[in-house]
Amino acid sequence: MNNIDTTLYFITDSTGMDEDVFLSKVEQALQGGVTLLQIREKNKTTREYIDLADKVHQISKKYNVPLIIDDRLDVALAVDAEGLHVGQSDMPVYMARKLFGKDKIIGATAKTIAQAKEAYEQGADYLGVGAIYPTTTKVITILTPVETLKDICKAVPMPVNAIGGLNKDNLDVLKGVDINGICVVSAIMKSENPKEAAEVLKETFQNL
Ligand code: TZP
Ligand code: MG
Repeated sequence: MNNIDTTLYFITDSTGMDEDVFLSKVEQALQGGVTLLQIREKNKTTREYIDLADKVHQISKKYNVPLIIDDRLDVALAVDAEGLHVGQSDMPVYMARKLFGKDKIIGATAKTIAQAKEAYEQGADYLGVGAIYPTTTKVITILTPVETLKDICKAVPMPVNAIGGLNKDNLDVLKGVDINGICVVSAIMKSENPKEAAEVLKETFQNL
């Protein structure tokens, strides 16, 4: 299993943003202490996805933060990203592991104990579990009770992150839950000051 720090996992969304603004926000977030970065694009052509992922990778490398590509193994291979994240309707974890290699980071989404165990057995390095709160980010998801999150943490010996609608003011529900970190999109992406947003989120989570 690959060693990763999932404390503050920032998932990007470039929707409606100028590329320069987007890339600048990503860099500011990294300056603010993001420990893991994911590029997640749902409306780009393959060429556009590769192009943007490559630019993001040039930035993330400066901060020694692994870049995870959402869903697309081809894009991850094309830009030699450090990792790939797969959801329940994406490529199965075992297949991604076989194709991408043992040293790459592979993350999976899980909403049930069964999904969590399956991802673990197939060789995933971490899990994203949620949505904890309703989210404004474009995603097909259902709410996951914090109780289920707790059960998943107990069921699998791997890093588990909470995701969905999380911000600096609503992390209290995660107190005492054995998660390794939080995943956020809008709390950083929509912030006017992504560096400060990242700093505050990280500190708030670490002081839970
Ligand atoms: N999976 C479950 S919720 C979610 C994803 C990708 C989106 C989280 O975005 P936000 O803006 O942090 O609620
Ligand atoms: Mg997906």
